[in-house]
Amino acid sequence: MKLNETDALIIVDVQNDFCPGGSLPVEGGDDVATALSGMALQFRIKGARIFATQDWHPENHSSFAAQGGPWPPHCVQGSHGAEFHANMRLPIGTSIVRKGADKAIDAYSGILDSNLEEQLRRAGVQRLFVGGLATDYCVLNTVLDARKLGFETFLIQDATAAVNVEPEDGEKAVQKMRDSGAATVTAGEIKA
Ligand code: VGL
Ligand code: ZN
Repeated sequence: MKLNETDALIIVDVQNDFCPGGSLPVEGGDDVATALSGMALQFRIKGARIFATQDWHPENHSSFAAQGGPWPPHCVQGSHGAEFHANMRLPIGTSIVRKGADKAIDAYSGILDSNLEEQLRRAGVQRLFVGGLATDYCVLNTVLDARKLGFETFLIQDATAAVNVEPEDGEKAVQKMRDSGAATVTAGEIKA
């Protein structure tokens, strides 16, 4: 499929803490970073928009175990773990979208806890292509929100990887995204 300038790439949470060596590692996270770097270049060549979300928590975030949440501390604002993975090359013009900064809210979606919707509308974006980490949390919720907002949405299936707290979580998430009306594509199918 060919890209055009009303397309946008949303790179979800490709941060050190979600990659091998991080505090909440997703297997294959660094390969996702590499795949999305190539993809981002295609969008850049085409003059399409690129957004990169960042999980961006205060130290005492409610999703951390010490506060009774489900996760180890991760993506603490300003920490190495919160930085984009070194394999992740973001072209000039990429918009950074931070979410999860409110202590009380676990914002899995890159859209609801940010001004991303406003940015997408203002840029006249029609189709969204989504990849990143993790399939079963932030990618899932970002895609579901995109569908609720009416965007034609594509999950780049080989540019995402799952936490898999339960072994099937990633596959179930993909099914939920399909059920919401999102289509799945592979990175190789997308051309500038
Ligand atoms: C995420 C768990 C906790 C994600 C963020 O980016 O998928 N998962 N915070
Ligand atoms: Zn988080």
